[in-house]
Amino acid sequence: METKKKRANWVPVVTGILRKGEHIMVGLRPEGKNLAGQWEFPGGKMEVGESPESALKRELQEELSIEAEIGEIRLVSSHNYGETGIILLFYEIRFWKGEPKPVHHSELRWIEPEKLRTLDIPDANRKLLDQIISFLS
Ligand code: DGT
Repeated sequence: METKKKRANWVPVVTGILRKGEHIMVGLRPEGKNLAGQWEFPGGKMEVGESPESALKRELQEELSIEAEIGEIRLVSSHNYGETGIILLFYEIRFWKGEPKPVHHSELRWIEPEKLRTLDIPDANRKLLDQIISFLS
């Protein structure tokens, strides 16, 4: 018998990995959002009419108050939350104007990539940890 495949509702999410020397930036997701209390890379969902790069530029402006130069795409992955799936695009960010401020996050931290292993991070990111750490080193 043929098994019917279910098509997920896919949501594209763009994230930026800001690099400063040996450190990368993570932000604490605020209360009231899903995955509150977990450390994430700044970013969010693409909106209608945006390219991934323009969506990330907007998110970094809104969330950190910086004007970022979107660098290389480093990783693409997917993760399912029930019938909704996210497609995550990870971009490297090396250059920006302004000092990042926690406009949206409860806290921002600069950490060594290895430190990611000890933080509470979304499952969608945890399964990519080795890949994230390896492209950063
Ligand atoms: P909203 O609240 O619906 O307006 O959504 P946005 O555009 O502020 O985006 P957000 O951050 O709530 O949605 C991103 C989704 O991707 C959310 O379900 C959490 C998930 N996610 C998994 N890993 C990451 C990550 O490293 N960074 C971000 N920003 N989201 C992540």
